[in-house]
Formats: sequence, structure tokens, C-alpha cells
Amino acid sequence: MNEYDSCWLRYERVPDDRLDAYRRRCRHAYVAEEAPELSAVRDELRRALPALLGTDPHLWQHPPTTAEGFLAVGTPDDMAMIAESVPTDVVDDLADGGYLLKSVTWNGQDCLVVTASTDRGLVYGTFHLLRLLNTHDPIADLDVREEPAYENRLLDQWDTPFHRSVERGYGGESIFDWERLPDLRPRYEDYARLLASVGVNGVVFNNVNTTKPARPSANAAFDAFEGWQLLESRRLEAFTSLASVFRRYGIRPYLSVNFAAPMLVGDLDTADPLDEEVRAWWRAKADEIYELVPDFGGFLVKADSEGQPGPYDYGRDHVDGANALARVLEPHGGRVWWRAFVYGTHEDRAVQAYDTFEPLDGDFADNVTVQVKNGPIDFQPREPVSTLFGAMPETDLGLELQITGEYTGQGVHATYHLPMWKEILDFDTHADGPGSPVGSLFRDDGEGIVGVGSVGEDHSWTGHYLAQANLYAFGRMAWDPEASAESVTEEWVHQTFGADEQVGDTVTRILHDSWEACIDYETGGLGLMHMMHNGEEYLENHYDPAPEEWPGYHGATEEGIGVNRTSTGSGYAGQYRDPVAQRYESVADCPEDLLLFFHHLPWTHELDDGTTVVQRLYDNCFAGVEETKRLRAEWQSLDGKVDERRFRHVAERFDEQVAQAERWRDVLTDYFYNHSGVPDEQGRVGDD
Ligand code: GCW
Repeated sequence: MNEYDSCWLRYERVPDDRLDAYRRRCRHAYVAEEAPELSAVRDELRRALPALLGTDPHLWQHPPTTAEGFLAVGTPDDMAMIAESVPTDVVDDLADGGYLLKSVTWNGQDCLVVTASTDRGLVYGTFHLLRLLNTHDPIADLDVREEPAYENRLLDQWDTPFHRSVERGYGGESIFDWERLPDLRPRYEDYARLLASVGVNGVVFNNVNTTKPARPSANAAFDAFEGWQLLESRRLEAFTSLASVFRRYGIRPYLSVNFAAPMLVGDLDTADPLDEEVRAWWRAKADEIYELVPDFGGFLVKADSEGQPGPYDYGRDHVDGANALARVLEPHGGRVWWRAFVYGTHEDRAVQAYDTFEPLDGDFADNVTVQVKNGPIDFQPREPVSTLFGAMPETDLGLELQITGEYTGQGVHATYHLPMWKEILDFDTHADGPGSPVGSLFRDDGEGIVGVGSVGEDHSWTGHYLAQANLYAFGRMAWDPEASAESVTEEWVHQTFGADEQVGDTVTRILHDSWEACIDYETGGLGLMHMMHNGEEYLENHYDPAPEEWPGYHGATEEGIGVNRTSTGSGYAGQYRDPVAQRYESVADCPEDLLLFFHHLPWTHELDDGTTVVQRLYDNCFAGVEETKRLRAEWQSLDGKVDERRFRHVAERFDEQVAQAERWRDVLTDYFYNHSGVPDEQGRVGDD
């Protein structure tokens, strides 16, 4: 990887005190037969082992006869040494993707075994082992058994085909050059490697907004193309080459489809999901896709939302729409991921997803997953969790998280999402009584976790070198939601910035403190949200402060602030199960960090510690800026300890982050002051 960063797959020479132990077991490797995934394993070992160990490893395809130790990667059927080293019934019982890593003695030699019952598991097992070498962990007594917590760990690309743009992507233009397919770019494989190394097993390659370019492209000729055209036969044929790259890494390809495709791609005059011709069109299209891409994962659909067509256009509902598509995928083992992101007809947008979908529980086909954003609004810095979690026990659900930082400073601010995701996963829904955290859902077949992608053509991939941590953490958490945030961060930092303890500790601290800082300067920290500038179509902003644009989201008046979502307001709090509903309903019990999401309160309402609401908002906005300055200083302390390119890039971004945090603080505090007329106790706000 030269034109772009290698992220956490850097493979730098391990320290001398590890070298002997590693070389003893990994100087040579045996990788069973030539399945696509195993050729990827072989390539990865060829890249990694010489770089890590400074050796030129032999890579056998047949069980070796050697007097030296070696690493064996294969299923128990592939080699007697593997079958004899691990309990084969344990291997057989592993979920798809699961694997074992084991240090063994074979013919008197120190060896290592990576085994699994599926080829995909061998890919993950190999990356796990390489991670251990990268982080200089001991490998003499390895006895690891790993299985993914969720069957589906998907990446949703909001890349707009042909335009090379990425809606809400801040890492540059799209890496996917559809116009040139079937020609492949090395970057595809490197992206697949990054994703597979953290266990992602599916990619939706195109934006859910299939009729809308994120912005007109530089090349006007491409503006004639629309995302739905990917379903045209010649496009699908070209798509096979991309699919084959990701297949080698155990990643199934998916496409977002436009619900009106029978009219747009076909020449029907309706897309009514109950119309026989429409059904026949979808069936033929699905058959065509599977003929070309046998491991195709399925369709992602955004229907009847933000201008996308859907079943409502024909007087049908979401079940009719989703099930019509599910029927044609079902014979091929494909799945429909149907998004619950709908809003528009209610005064409070928070209530709509639940109102729309909860009554449909039990009616969706077995191969439909309803994909729900983590919160009821839209990836705000902090939101309560969606009321749909735990509310649809008869339906497969997927949790949608945002890896990209649409509302968290985009590619400019160093905002780490893992602490937010942990908070979401740990939240007790009380769906099955106490002790039913969000993370315990999505565990059935057909369920899973989905991340909205963040990569682009930038050298850093993610627009900010530290934002690579969000991509890494997403995969690791979707594999193992119980892993501690600290351990995941530590892994990432060590692999990405090396073993230096000062660097490791500093970057870890920056990441872990960044989210709360962002909440403070962008919201005031009491549950307010979406005070963003919206911008024009194609130039949508969501970055600059503009609380005056969307007063409905924060409810500021002269008397008070916040949105009443209790039973005397929109009733959103009542969509949770008790005792969660009761807790949010009550001003006294509602957690402070969501207080103004659920309640409209006088500016001078006193919080638990006696501080007024408005004073706390002032204080938090100021604290957020101070914290951001502190994080910048932390980064600056690494001058000379991190390579120049990354050091400067992040340092410059921190300067802009501080300036932007100050802008937020000033705009918000002025706004609060102008509405409340209450001066800041410390005299920092208002006329000066
Ligand atoms: O709020 C919106 C985002 C859109 C996005 C949409 C969605 C892909 O601003 O950019 O469209 O959410 O999730 O469908």
C-alpha cells in the first residue's frame, strides 16, 4: 500500500526479543488447497511474515515434511496434523466464521494451527494470528476459540456509483470506479483485507439513495447515470469482478435497489409489489444476479423515505414491499435488508419508525431483516436508543450504526464512536425483563450489525487518520460486543502507531475522551440535538452550527428549552417498555444527558446539583472547547514520535476542530442567551 495508508495492517518488524519465538512457529506455513479464501490467506502470509519476521517463508500447499516448526492453516480434513491437534467436534460446532488458534508440538517441533470449519473462518483466524504478531503478544501457549456474536456484520457504502461521490463520506471520492469495471484497482483488495481483518462479512456497494447523486460529479457525463442502473445486465456483469475480489476475503456482496426498478430498469408501468408482472420481473432479475454472483447477499432497500419510491406509492405497506423482494431472493439464500428509517408525517419524527413498524411484527418473511438506526432521529452525537429494539420479537432486526461522522465533525474532528456504540449496546431495553441489553439482540440467524461506511480515496482512507479507529472498532465490536472498549482501542493503536507506550497511551486517551467533548460543544450535553446547518441540496452541511434552522429539534422558546416527548407531548417516551418508559417520562428520573430530549423545561429549572439548565448548557459548551484544546495539546506532545505525514495531518485537523468547537460554543451560547435572557454566571456569554 503506497498511494494510501496501510491503516492497521502495517506489518512492521517485530522486536528482537520476540523474533525467535515467532520464527520458530511461523518461519514456514502450510495453507491447505486453493479455495478463493485460502489463496487470500496465502497472499496475506506472503505480505506479512517477511515484513514481521524478516524471513522468506516457505508456503506449502501440501502437508509439509520438514524438520522445522511451521504454521498450518486449514480445516481438520486438510491435514492429519491439524485433525490430531484440535478437538474436531469443537471445530465442527463453530458458527460460520469461527476458528481456533492453537500452539502445538508436532514431530517434536513448535507449530501453530489455525483451523475452522469454513474457509471464511480460516481468513479470520489468520488475521487474528497476525494481529497477535503485530501487537507482540506471546504465542507459545495459544489456545484461542473465537466465534462471531452476530451472523451478519455488514458495511453499507453510501457511495454513489458513477459519480464517485460518497454521501456523508469524508474520506474523498468513492474508491469504486464502476465505469471502469470489470477492471480492478488494487485498492479494492486492500479494502477487502481491512474489512476481513476485523470480521466484516458483507458489503452493500451502493448508496440507499439510488435516485440521487450526493452532488453532481465533476464529470457532467456521469450525471446521466443513476444508482439504480447497477441492476442493468451489463452493469451486473461488470459487478462480478468486484464481487470476486471480496469473495476471497469471505465478504458477500449486496446491492441497494430502487423499489421502482421494474419501471426504471425494466419497462413496466408499475412497481406495485403485488402485481404479477412486477413479481416476475424481480424474480428474473434475482435469477440473473445469482447466475452471475452465486454468493450474492441480497438487497438493501430504503423505501418511502426521503423521496425514495416504495410500496406506499401503490397503497401497499412495508410488509408487502419487503416480502415481494424476499420471495425472489429466498430460493437463492438471499436476504432483504429493509430500512426502518422513515419519517415525515408526524410532528415529532422520533415516534414514526416505531409507529410504522411495530404493528408489522411477525408479518415479515423469514429472509427479511428490518434495519434500524441506533436512535430515533439520525446519528446525532448522543441519542436515546431506538424504541424498536426489543419491540419486534418476531422479526429479524439489524442495528445500523454510523462509522462515518456525519454529525460528529465529519472528517475533520477526531471523534471516536466506540464509546457511543458501547453505551448503545449496553443499554437495557428490558425487552425480556431486566438484563436485556441492546447488544443481546440481533443474535438470531438473519440478524446482525450494520455500519455506514467511511472510506474514500484519501491517503488516510477515512479523511482523518484517527478516524480509521472507527472502522476498526466497528468490525471488532460487531464480532465481539463484550470486548472492552479499552482493549479494542489498544489493539488498534498498537497496530497503527507501533509499540511506543507514550504514543499508545496518548492516542488512546484522545480517542476515549473525544466523544464527550464533541457532545459538549455541539449540543450542550443535556440531550439537545440537530442544531446543525442543513445547507442546500448537494451541499448538505450538517457540520456548522445553526440552531435557528430547526427549532423543532430543540424546542427553544423564551420560557424554556427541550422537546416534550412524554405523555403530555409526542408520547415517544411511552414507546419504551417499563421501567424505561417511566424513567424517561419523569423529569426527576430522566438521566441528565437526555433530559432535554424528553422534556421541555424552564431555562432556570434546577438540575440535581442545583445548577440551572441554561447555566449547565453554557458550562458544557465552554468545557467542550477546553477539552478539545486539551486533546490537541495531547496530540502535539507526540511531535517527533509519530511520522511527519500523520502527525501534521492530525495536528492541522485539531486546529480546525478547536476553531469549529469555538464557533459552536459561541453560536449556541448566544442562542441560549438570546432566548432565555439569563446571563452566564461567569460573564462569558452575551454582549461584551
Ligand atoms: O439523515 C439522512 C442523511 C442522508 C442519508 C439518510 C439515510 C443516505 O443525512 O445522507 O441518506 O439519513 O440514512 O437514509
